[in-house]
Amino acid sequence: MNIHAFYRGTGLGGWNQTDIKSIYIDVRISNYNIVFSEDFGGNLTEKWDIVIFNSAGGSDNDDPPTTRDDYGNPPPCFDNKGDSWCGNAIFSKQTFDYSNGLIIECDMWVKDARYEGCWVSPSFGIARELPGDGYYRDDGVYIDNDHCDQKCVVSIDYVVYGPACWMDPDKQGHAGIWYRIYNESGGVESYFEFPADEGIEKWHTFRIYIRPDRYVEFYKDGKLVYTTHSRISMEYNNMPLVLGGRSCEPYGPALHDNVKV
Ligand SMILES: [Ca+2]
Ligand SMILES: [Ca+2]
Repeated sequence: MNIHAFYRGTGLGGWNQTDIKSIYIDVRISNYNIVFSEDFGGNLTEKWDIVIFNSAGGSDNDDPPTTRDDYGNPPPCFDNKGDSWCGNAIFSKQTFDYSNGLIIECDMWVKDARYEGCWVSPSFGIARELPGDGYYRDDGVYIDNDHCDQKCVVSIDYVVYGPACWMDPDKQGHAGIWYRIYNESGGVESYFEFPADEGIEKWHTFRIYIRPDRYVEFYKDGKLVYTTHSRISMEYNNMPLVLGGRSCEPYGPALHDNVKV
């Protein structure tokens, strides 16, 4: 809040500090304060729990999700390290109330894996399911034996479909971006931006705006991409943020940076 006082008197140039003639109050209170931010410059475990998904078995000894100094907007950034054998994720220790609206921002970057490989897909959103049964490995990473990928109530998934993406033959050779909510009817409403080939290997800022009326707006680089026709389910309010997906080497990486809520 700024208070401005204007005065005009009889002094030099007509200005005089003692004769206040008018006063106005300029109120600019944003409805949304930043309650969480992460630039990946610090220790990952400060704000996040690190999870390796292992429902298919065989990921027990995988490299954990990590920060990396060679990429970023600016460096360092986050690499989920998920591979062809299940994804990985980090869950925020903080949980988020979206009953009165919430804005989530995250930058994402994907390697051009259109012509080789697969499993290059960063994702972010609010979790619909927490890690399931599993155990903590010696390095503090949680091995989740119930999931192979994160489940979200709202999310944006940036996917590059290479020739090894056998489940999606019609999309191979292109990138696409999924914008999804789990709605109050218990279904999924999604919008698929396809092809999304132009922005590959560039940082993009994505924004999820859960409006107070519970319809959701999705933005990419400041432009509105999609507004949902159904309302987000309230059953998953006060859940953590989740960043994850696949970042399969040698085809990746798939990266995240600059998370803001
Ligand atoms: Ca950074
Ligand atoms: Ca794995």
